[in-house]
Amino acid sequence: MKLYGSTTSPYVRRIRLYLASLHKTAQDYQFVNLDIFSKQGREQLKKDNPTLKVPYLTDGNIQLFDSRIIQRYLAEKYQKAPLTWPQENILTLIDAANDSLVSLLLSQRSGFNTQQDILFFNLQNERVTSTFNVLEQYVEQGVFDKWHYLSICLFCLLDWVAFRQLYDLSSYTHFARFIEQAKTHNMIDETDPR
Ligand SMILES: N[C@@H](CCC(=O)N[C@@H](CS)C(=O)NCC(=O)O)C(=O)O
Repeated sequence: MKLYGSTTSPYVRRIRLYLASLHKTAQDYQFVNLDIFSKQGREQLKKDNPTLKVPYLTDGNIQLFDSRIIQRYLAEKYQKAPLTWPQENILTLIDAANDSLVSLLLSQRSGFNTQQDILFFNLQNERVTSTFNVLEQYVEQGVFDKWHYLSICLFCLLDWVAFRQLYDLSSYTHFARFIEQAKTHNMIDETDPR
């Protein structure tokens, strides 16, 4: 089994941490580190994955293109329960914020000021705030107290936001507590994007 992705992507990191939570190591799968913006990395990406995104995973003849599908595949392969519908909904909130923040980062890298009062940026910023507010409440209610896939995804998102300085998290006190607790888990340092 091979997992392709960059070391900075929160979507890739969540799969690496999920595999670690299932006690899977370098003996069970190979992590292929791709710089998707380098010439060589882009060529590999174009050859393997038409979405031109990471992560993607290969296992024998099976090719999987999206973290959501990869997690579902791994859960089934290693006989873990699939996400429930309410858990799927929470994952959608995390992904909505993550996708908007990826769009904002790529806009910044394209030379835009993403704080401008422009429809596209306003929609992304609004979505991040609205999803973060609900996720903060879920943290307060204890939904993320255990280290399961959703906690892994939320941690990867929040730690990446801090690393890229994409959003001011200082008013989210429950997120701060959650991040500190999450840092005690296996493979956190080894997958740190910094
Ligand atoms: N829905 C995808 C999102 C993956 C994604 O957005 N990956 C980013 C890296 S964090 C990427 O490859 N971006 C390249 C691009 O947008 O061109 C998943 O869950 O795997």
